[in-house]
Amino acid sequence: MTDAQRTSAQFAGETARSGEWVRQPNRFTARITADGSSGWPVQADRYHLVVSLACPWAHRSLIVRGLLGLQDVLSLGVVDPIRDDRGWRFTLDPGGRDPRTGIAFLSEAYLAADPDFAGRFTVPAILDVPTGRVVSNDYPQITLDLSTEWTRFHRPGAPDLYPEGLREQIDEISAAVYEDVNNGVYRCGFATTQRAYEQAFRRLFEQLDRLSERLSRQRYLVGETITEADVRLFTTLVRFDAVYHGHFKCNRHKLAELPVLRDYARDLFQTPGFGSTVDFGHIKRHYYETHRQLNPSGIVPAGPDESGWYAPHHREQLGGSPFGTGTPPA
Ligand SMILES: N[C@@H](CCC(=O)N[C@@H](CS)C(=O)NCC(=O)O)C(=O)O
Repeated sequence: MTDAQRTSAQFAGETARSGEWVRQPNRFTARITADGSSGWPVQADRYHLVVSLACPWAHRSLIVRGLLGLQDVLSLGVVDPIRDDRGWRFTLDPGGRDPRTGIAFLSEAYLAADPDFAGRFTVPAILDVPTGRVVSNDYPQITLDLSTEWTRFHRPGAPDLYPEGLREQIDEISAAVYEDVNNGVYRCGFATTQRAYEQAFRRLFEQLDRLSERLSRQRYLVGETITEADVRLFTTLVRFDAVYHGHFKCNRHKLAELPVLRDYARDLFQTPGFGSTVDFGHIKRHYYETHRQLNPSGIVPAGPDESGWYAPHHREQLGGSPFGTGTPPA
């Protein structure tokens, strides 16, 4: 790969000939397991979760880590919201280095694991601190493993975000949400033909209409309490008006104009462990300053007004309770 090709791949992923944007597969898919059979045993103080507060995929792992109370055993690194052509940087930390691993760029951990890796250096990533290597950038598996493999370290009262009896339903709705919504907004934003954009746009809003219908009858996507499925939908919805509506041209409606989804997202935002993880500053700066192919001036919009996130949502009338028999995080 030439430098120019690498830079353009890092900016926008890969674009198929149809103009459709295609997400790269996750390359590092090792799992950290309770019994250590994968070679990566669950262990306190061994691993380091690296996120960007801007990134919806990383945001999932930040929320789940907090809901389960894993902060004391799994440390957190937060990268600068602005990526340059070397990728994610630890410029927010003293001396520009991640205090836990000493690296300046996330790419160092990827290349320590595979010196020939030529893909994008993505967040979230779990690093093995003793070796400085990336163990996993497999974001859907990372959160499921925090729920099912790290149970030994869950706080008392931690919610079961992936209950056995509901896994099939959670997987089914998550697949649709991923395809049309989580990744759908990117397929709108990074499409390079009108046709590919319009297809992604149509699928996105048709799915949002179906989700509105479902959520007009029930408080959460699956069952009576929050699950992994809600975490996954939330991280896209909370970014919708700030970045996807304008920057990615997902503008049939704003979230603020879709009352059911607006109130559902507001309800989650106000649930302990959700709103406190949202950083609109990082979100807006990342998208508008990093994707210069979409926003050459790099100007970051001043809006939208964020006060709506704190307004009443009245969703408790639908029954259910966020943590069921568990308790909210401190
Ligand atoms: N690992 C997935 C999803 C994670 C992901 O896309 N993270 C973005 C931030 S939202 C990232 O780290 N991008 C780095 C880059 O494109 O260079 C992928 O490769 O597409």
